[in-house]
Amino acid sequence: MTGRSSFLIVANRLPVDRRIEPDGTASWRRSPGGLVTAIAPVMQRRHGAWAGWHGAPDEKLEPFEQGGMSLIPIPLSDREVELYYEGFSNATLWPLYHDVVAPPVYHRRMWEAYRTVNERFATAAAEAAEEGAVVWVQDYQLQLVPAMLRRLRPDLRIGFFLHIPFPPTELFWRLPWRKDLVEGLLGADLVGFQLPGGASNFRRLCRRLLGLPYKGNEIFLDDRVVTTQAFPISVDFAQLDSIVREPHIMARAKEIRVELGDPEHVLLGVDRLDYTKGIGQRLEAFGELLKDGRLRPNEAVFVQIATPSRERVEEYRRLRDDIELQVGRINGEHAQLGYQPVQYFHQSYDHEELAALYLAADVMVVTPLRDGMNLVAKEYVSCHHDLHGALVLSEFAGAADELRQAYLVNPYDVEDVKRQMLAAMRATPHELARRMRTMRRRVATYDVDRWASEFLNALETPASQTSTRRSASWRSG
Ligand code: GDG
Repeated sequence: MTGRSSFLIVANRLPVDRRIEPDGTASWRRSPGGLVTAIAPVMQRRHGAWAGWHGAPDEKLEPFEQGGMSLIPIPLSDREVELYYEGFSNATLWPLYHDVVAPPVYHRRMWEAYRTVNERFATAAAEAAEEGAVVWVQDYQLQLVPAMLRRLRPDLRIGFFLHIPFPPTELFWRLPWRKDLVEGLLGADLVGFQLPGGASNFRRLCRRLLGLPYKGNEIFLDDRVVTTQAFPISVDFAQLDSIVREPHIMARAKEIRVELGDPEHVLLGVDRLDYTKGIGQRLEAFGELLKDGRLRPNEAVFVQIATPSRERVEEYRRLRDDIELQVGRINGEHAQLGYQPVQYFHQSYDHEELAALYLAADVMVVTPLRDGMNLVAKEYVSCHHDLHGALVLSEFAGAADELRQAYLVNPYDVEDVKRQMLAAMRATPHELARRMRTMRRRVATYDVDRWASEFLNALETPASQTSTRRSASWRSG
């Protein structure tokens, strides 16, 4: 890479995956996902760069260009992947920030690796950013980067966005390194959250932990103001909407239904195999509907895609065993020749097959115990221009704030999940269309482009000119 950039993304992973071609040579492809799609145009306009790990441990790569983006690979050793990524990020912060639905582990060695790796990301960002550049740091793996970067480069405009929930003070308080993390985030000019509740949890924490006053969205430090605000992330509505109108995707959706034995109702779950996603809860509800006889045999098939995730973390290995046992039990009890009620796939699919699955499904079941947003819910809605299809959605997913016309459920209440799944299956076409139309309008308006541009506009607009430290009362907010 030549020169420095005026716009820089800093994220745990680079937005590319390495492929080995049949002739043995390696090439990079842009990873699927809304974040890259939303940010790519900004990157091109501003000669942007992206710093992140390239996905292979113990390998140092030089910066390179790919698809109009300058990429800066950050090396991680195998041990750091274990301690910083699988450890502190995914065995400490992930469960702690998701309402401790699994017990977090607290290890000093993991914390030290987290700090070391965050320092490496901050140093790389400081070297890559030109004078006065805008730097946008992503997610829970890099919460120390804003303050580290500000120390190295006070001239930068620094934004941070947290993709997962920010927990209530009472839970965050348990973290032995709570002060370091909060001070790390306060290095940013703008700290973005999925929901207003996350932003207010953070402001309250800053007051209680550091005695910082705040007013409205703004937290007052000695020499500057940090803005905290919700920016609910979204999907590329237009792209999904156009994919499912393509004849080969429509044909594939029909074919999927035939391959499933043409049941009356196709229910679908699509998740990373993660204990926050409530996969066990929805399977339990479906199994009970079969057992109670409220669903006739052959009436419904539940397709569960569980994409492999974090397979070296103990808790995830256990979850996989639990889910597979549960699927086996339901199928063992209710299958008939030619009919298997739960179709479970521990695999990843390309985005076209996923779109065809969304289109084929009558009921999308999204039941996380806690989720920052949940893009799957918004993707499903984007794929149903036919206005057919129902969304069963957990109240504990960020998406529930916007998709009020979903069949909302408390995933801890198995009777509620059963009731809403049935209501979704029994709803009239008119009722389905009414709900789907409103949800589609919402996602079409607040798509991922809007998310990125609202964040960047807020980042580049300095905190309200009128608000000064003096105008904030110590106990306000
Ligand atoms: C975190 C937060 C927040 C899944 N399987 C396949 C596949 N996927 C895609 C989905 C969707 C994405 O992965 C999953 O996004 P979610 O939002 O549902 O969940 P997390 O991975 O936990 O994401 C979450 C998000 O960050 C963004 O801020 O919404 O709350 O936890 O896009 O489609 N994609 C393909 N094949 C698969 O097999 N191609």
